[in-house]
Amino acid sequence: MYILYGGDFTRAPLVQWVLEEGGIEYELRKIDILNGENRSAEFLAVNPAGLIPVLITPEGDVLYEVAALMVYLADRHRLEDLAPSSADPDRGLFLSTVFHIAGDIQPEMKRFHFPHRFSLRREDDIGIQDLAKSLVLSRLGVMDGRLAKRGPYVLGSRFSLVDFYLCFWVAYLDRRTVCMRFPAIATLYNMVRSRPGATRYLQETEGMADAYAEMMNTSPGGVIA
Ligand SMILES: N[C@@H](CCC(=O)N[C@@H](CS)C(=O)NCC(=O)O)C(=O)O
Repeated sequence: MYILYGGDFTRAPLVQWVLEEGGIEYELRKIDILNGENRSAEFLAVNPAGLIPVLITPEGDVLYEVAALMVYLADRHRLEDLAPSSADPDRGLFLSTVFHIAGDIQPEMKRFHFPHRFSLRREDDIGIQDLAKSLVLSRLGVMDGRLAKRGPYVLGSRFSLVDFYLCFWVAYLDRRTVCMRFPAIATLYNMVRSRPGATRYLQETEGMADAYAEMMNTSPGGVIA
């Protein structure tokens, strides 16, 4: 059985959603990042980087990096409705978009949520957060153009996990602004959000995003150190 270390205000629901979609048996171990449980000796023994999610495979391998975990599970369990197989021509665009989100969008989301870690002076935090948001928006603008030409999903008429991956970060950034500004992303977001397996996750993410934004207002020095 798999073990997933996840919890509120983390990206672990992305992995949990793949596990659920695939009907794969797993145990969820919740880590409270707001209270620094990810820096406890117990969790650092699992992931010395103190980051979530972590997936332990049935063989006992300890795996990190959310994008890798999603693709690994889909490949290993042959969930071709979530990820085109390696010989499928759609695999190229699929991987290219997964890597783009992992490499170019997620790091900006880190700056967006933890601006205090990237600034020497508290008064710069707001600017760092605004810049991170505008960089993500410009990347989403490119994505929107692509979806408008060849949508409604990233792979055209075919849904895959990358659509859920993208919508998850849209929900965490500011779904209202994104959907107002980018019509093709708005269409995608509504389609993905209405999928039976995805609704709960995106609703929860929207709630987490709103709650985190509220906490940022009341903790200008950083919600999590
Ligand atoms: N590159 C890693 C980053 C993981 C990551 O930053 N996770 C966040 C939760 S979404 C975390 O553990 N944050 C705690 C911290 O940064 O202190 C991935 O994509 O899985």
